[in-house]
Amino acid sequence: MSRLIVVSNRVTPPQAEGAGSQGGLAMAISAALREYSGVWFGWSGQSTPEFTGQISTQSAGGVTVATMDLEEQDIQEYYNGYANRTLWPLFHYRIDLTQYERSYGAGYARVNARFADMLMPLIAGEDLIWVQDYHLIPLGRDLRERGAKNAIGFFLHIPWPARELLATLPRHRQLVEALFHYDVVGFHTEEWKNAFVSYVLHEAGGMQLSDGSVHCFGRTTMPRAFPIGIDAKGFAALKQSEVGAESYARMIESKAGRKMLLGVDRLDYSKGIDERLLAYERLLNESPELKREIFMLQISTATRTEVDAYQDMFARLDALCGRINGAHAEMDWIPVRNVHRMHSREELAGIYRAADVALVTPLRDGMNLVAKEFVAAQDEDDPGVLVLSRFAGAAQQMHEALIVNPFSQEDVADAIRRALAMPADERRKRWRALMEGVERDDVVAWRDSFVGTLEAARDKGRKPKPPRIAASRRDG
Ligand code: ADQ
Repeated sequence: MSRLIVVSNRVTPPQAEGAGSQGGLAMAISAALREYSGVWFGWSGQSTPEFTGQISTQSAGGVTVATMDLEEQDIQEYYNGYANRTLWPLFHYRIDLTQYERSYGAGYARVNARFADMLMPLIAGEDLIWVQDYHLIPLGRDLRERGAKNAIGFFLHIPWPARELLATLPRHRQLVEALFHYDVVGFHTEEWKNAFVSYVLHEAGGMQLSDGSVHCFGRTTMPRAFPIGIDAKGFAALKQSEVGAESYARMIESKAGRKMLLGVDRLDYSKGIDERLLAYERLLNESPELKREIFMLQISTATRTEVDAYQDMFARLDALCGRINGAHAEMDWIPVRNVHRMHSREELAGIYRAADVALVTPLRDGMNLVAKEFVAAQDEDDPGVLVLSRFAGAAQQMHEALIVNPFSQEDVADAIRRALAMPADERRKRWRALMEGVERDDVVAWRDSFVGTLEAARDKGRKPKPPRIAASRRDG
């Protein structure tokens, strides 16, 4: 078996699991690398006064973790700048929040080149290289320029934007061109993949071949959807752990017979937390008979605190929760519990299990793993109901959820009413279908289908020739 080298912006060593400190991507990578003797390379998350070019390595559970520190200027321009002030908002359809600064672009290019310089000596002939996410789009090209002949794949964990939006990014063509240095380019859903192909065909003048690959900028790559999953069995087992059972028991006691609506998110404008609370406020106003029968637990944890668009989010969230509680609370009941702290994986599993309705209502989300974790943590006999935004990638797989438009307070409030009133038979039926999908399309299936496709690209020995016939150059 070839070695798998996974490269991502941040690296969270597998033994840190359980500390509850990992985001969606890190969760998936550490689960994907388990059982695979691979290398995980990336930024340590630490800054250094001057870039030293030193790598620290450690081994954890069969995985070699290799990290480097970055200079403060790198962190500001590459991470807080181009990645999180430019690409993240743009790819989540928030051009109003997108900042275009030349220095960010320069920092992005510089740090990607640093990644390539540091990674090259770690690469052996047959290694498969799997680059993760929007921070590292140019890395494949930078590695090729340094002579890497390996199969290199790229996976995007966030949505790919409509081409009209992407065209607002200065030097958007260079960004897309860089993707053509990968053998495989993965997305969570067909929708994001199609948006990429649409750009290639209609904006960049490329063409699509009969095997689905796309040819443009003199190169060919294979775009494909690989929906990410969770470690479903592992997550389901967490709720039975001592801590999981304890947190479940604590939640059941504190529910005092009421039904619990649950939101769990990194505090990010893409997650639709404000919109969700407004929908809940509307529900309380429209259906006062539900008061005292229900409450909402919203767990939102800090993220990217150095980026301005995130800085007033806690203040806004607290003000909104305060307003709802001020208007509706009674001496022995409050409608919203607003929690900012991180929870361990086990605690979280117990909380999900105790919830009657999960509100996963992002305005735009590559996939959303919270939806899948909630399903995995339910009890077969008495499962909760998932209310899911149609704009989360997860909605393209999880059809048995109550699918909502998160921009419509009426729609979300209606879905909550429906979820609360749903008969146990229907809840069980929907949950069984959802759980089947969560177990089948788990993180191992995601890894295996991506790595399998990358291996097939390598085994082809050479890139497909430019086509004699363009199979589907679309009009427009
Ligand atoms: P994220 O935007 O981080 O991931 P998501 O997929 O929901 O979003 O994953 C969040 C993870 O953090 C989940 O595993 C969740 O359990 C955990 N988490 C959140 N709040 C927590 C808390 N208070 N305590 C402990 N854990 C908490 C990005 C993309 C997503 C995509 C993933 C994976 O934005 O669309 O699904 O990558 O590809």
